[in-house]
Amino acid sequence: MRSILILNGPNLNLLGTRQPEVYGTTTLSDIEEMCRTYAQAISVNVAFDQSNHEGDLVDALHAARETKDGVILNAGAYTHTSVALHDAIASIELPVIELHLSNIHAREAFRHRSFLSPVAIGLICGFGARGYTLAMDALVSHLETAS
Ligand code: CA2
Repeated sequence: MRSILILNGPNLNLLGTRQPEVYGTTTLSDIEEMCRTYAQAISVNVAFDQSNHEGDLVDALHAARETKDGVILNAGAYTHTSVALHDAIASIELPVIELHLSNIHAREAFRHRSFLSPVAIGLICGFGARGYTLAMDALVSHLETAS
């Protein structure tokens, strides 16, 4: 069975508690439950994690190299700043899908630049929590095509 990591970055632990007009009312725990239920339906193993710390996200990507077939990454604001995450994705040689709840291109100009898109296999943004299951489908389909 395929194993995937869904990794979430800074402030996403606050989902559902602040700025519902931007990020909705679904909490990260709700999203985790949704992903676990969907993983059973499509027969994949899923690990779900969140950190507010850039280095911890780098470590999680390195660890995924040994145990996972691919990664879905919502790196939050580090998307727009982190050369370290860019380099980690480039180094692990696993397919990584960049994910955002909001449409980053319809928001402030500083969110239009992503350091991760050039090393991700693709980008899903603007579909809210549903983006997570869309990304799971996209990753599994990519893995099936690649094998
Ligand atoms: O749309 C996304 O998923 C983002 O990755 C979310 C990040 C933002 O910096 C990116 O540009 C786009 C922010 C996550 C912060 O989430 C909060 C949730 C509730 C209250 C405050 C922040």
